[in-house]
Amino acid sequence: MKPTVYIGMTADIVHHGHINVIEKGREFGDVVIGLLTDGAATQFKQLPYLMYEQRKRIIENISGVTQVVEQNEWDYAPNLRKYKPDFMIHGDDWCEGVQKKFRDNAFEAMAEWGGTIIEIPYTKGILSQRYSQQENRLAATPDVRRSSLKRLIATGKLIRTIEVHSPLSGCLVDQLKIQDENGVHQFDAMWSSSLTDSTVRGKPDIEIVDLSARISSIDSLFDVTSKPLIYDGDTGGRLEHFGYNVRTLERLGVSAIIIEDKTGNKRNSLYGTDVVQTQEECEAFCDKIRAGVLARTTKDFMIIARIESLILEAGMQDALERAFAYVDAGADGIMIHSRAKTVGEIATFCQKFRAENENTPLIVVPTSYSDVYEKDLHSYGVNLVIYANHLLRASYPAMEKVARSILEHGRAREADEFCMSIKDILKLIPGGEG
Ligand code: SPV
Ligand code: MG
Repeated sequence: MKPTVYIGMTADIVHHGHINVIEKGREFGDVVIGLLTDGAATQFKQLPYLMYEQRKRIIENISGVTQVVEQNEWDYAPNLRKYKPDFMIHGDDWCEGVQKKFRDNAFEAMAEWGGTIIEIPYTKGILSQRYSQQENRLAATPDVRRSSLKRLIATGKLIRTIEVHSPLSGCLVDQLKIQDENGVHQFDAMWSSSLTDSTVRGKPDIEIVDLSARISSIDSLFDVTSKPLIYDGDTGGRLEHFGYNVRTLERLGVSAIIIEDKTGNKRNSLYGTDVVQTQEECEAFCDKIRAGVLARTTKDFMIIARIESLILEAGMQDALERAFAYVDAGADGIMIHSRAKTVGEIATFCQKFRAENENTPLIVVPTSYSDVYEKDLHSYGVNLVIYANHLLRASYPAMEKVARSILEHGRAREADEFCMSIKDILKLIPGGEG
């Protein structure tokens, strides 16, 4: 039997670097490619542009590749132990930094059965940054962007979403990454909040900013970002209009709409029972969900039902009954909202819901119970967390401080220290220099 050679890769945009490593592998035996799943790849990179099955077909058709197997983690060691290859090939770019840990794990595993790791010089001349910019542009087409939310949820990780209220805040969320030994941490998706979309316009959050205005903002946002967007659809509006609105958002490349089970003059949920707010009848809301499901043209677009029972003090039982009814009506996810100071009632809801429904995505918005850690939410069965208003809440006090300082001093000098430099703001959006 020929020896086996294990090579791990994501293979999204395939280039000569991939071929170099496969050619090398062929010299030693039958090449088995450990193809990183979406979940594995996103530990350090962005969601691949191509779906797993598409990447698999491409790699299977490269000569010398005898088998493609799923690699479910960034770490090679679990798959190495499973397949026990005679050789493993890797570029020498993993000798330093955070990747070194994975090199050590691979050496430790291969030593267990006397396998050999061959390190080859990382192929020079590939500007991986350029490739990732290229991938970003590809990911910004409506079809790819729309479907990416469902793909992210399917990885089983907790999907981290944050409010954006302008293209600039979108750019920040698109680009911000921090890295530690566990991987790269970034926001996975953006939230178009009715609260912040109204507030930036100086209007109250009462469904007064119409769809055309909000769509025009999304259009500008989509011009300069690539991450998926979840749209806060308030009550969804009139039943007769809802299907049309779903199709408009879907066509733009929005990934999901969340509609809340309220009726009449919609007020922001965080007012709770301090203002008059009316919950929609369960069956009437199910009709709205059905209308949306019927109207959409792709399964990628998600219709998510938001339950206000805890906000309006209608009780846990009511929240759960509604959740199951909304799922039966076709909702692709349940957002359970709370204005409690601690996560208790959300944890209870999620655990009770999960006892009867393992798979429907659960979404939460920890604004009032901000103490909770993401890992705890994940352990209750939550799939997606939305930080619903933080960037706008951060920016207003920052602007106010500077404006006050100018008024107080009759000049701008004292405000300079609170502002980014002109050099930095010019650098922020490249392309204006030439
Ligand atoms: C929003 O962001 O507009 C929301 C979430 O609907 S909340 O403000 O908490 O109601
Ligand atoms: Mg809202």
